[in-house]
Amino acid sequence: MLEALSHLINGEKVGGESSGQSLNPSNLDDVVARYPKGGAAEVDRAVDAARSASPAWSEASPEVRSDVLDKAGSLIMNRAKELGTLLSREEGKTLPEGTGEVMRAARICKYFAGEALRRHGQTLESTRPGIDVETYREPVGVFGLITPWNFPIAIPAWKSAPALAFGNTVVLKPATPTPAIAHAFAEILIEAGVPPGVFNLVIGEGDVGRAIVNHAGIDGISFTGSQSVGASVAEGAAKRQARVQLEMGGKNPLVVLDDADIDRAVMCAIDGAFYGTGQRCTASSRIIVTEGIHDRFVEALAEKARSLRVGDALDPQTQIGPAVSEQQLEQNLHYVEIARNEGGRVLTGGEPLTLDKRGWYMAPTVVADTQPAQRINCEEVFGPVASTVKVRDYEEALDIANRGQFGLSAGIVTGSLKYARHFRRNIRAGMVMINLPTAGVDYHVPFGGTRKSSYGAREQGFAAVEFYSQTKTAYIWS
Ligand code: UN1
Repeated sequence: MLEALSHLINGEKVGGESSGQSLNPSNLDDVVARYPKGGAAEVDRAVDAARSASPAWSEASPEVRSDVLDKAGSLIMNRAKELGTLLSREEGKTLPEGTGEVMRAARICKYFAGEALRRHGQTLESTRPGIDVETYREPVGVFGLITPWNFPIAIPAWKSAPALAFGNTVVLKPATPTPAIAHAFAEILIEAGVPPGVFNLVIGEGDVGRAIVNHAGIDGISFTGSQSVGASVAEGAAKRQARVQLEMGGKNPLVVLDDADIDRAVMCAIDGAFYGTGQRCTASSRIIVTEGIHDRFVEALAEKARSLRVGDALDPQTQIGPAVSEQQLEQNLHYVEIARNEGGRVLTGGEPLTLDKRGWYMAPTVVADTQPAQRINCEEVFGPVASTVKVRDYEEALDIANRGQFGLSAGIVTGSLKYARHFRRNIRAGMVMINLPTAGVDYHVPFGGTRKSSYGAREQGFAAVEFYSQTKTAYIWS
């Protein structure tokens, strides 16, 4: 089925010439959606609508906001299979992954339905007699949300739901390869009772993002995407003192120690490196292995990687879907070439795959014998490509794991409580996983990284209130 999309501004569909299309990366003959490419004019209209809707929404009872988000969560859950299919068809992750992500988006809406009702203020004694002090949290205003294609419903949900829960209004720009699933999410919010103008969707390319970043009517921007775009978002926001939050890439290390349960270590590496076709900012792309287990582990990893079935995201047999786009596939292959030229040994994969359907398929790739400073260990690939590095011991593993510009997620596989505890405390990352893949996070706890992975307040769970509301401190004397 071909979806005909429109912008959603002030509760209405706003069309335009359908000049863009999203394709099914598992089957390039299948056009998923056609959409109008928006620009500064649509962003202007959306921001006007969001500003006009802001006072009433910010003053609405938290119960009203809670009910809307709870209903949106239920609507998403009821349609999980259909929405999961659309997501997998448009993005290329497998059907269980697509449906799982849809359920995650539903749970996020329900979590923030609860957050809307929670108390986020404090009453304190003043240091001066006869005075009371209290803090409470107010909405910020209008948020511009710029979201990526790799979690095309969960990330829109985890930015929009807290924005709405805490009384803000929203202009969302979804990623160009995946507008249909974002559009479905926007329609559900409106069906759930979000008033006109409170949530607006503008579809398009970089023009829309730039218009959002530079718009004087937008009070805060949350962005997930690449580091280079992130840097320009931060610059644009800083110029006009808008609040800004960025989630950018990772080069997440997974350390495997000699005392690891080898099956567990292989499972963590396979899941972390290849599920979601490696298209996760939390992917385990650098696998650092101590020498006692190195050869056995690397061999077992390559064997398991070789056995993974790559195919159409909608085929129940498929374990690894295609890359999202030609550009992404080329980037993946380019990095394999770089790793080869730097002396890496490609144990499996490294090639595009030709299957019966035309799609952006690639075999899961393991590159062994790489060195920490090589590009394959420093730059984010964003595909099903894992490199391994051999080290002497835990100390060297930790040192290498802590190198580089990123610090999003990090993992260790070990039977030793001593090393697990030391790693948890000394790894420079926002999230640390013990005997777990670096990817795959809960929705009710903070998400984010250190150094060049993240900028600004943490996202998600109980941390989201920081970014999506502002503190007022009141002093009362009577
Ligand atoms: C996960 O690992 O479950 O863009 C989520 C990303 C992250 C989300 C990862 N913001 O890949």
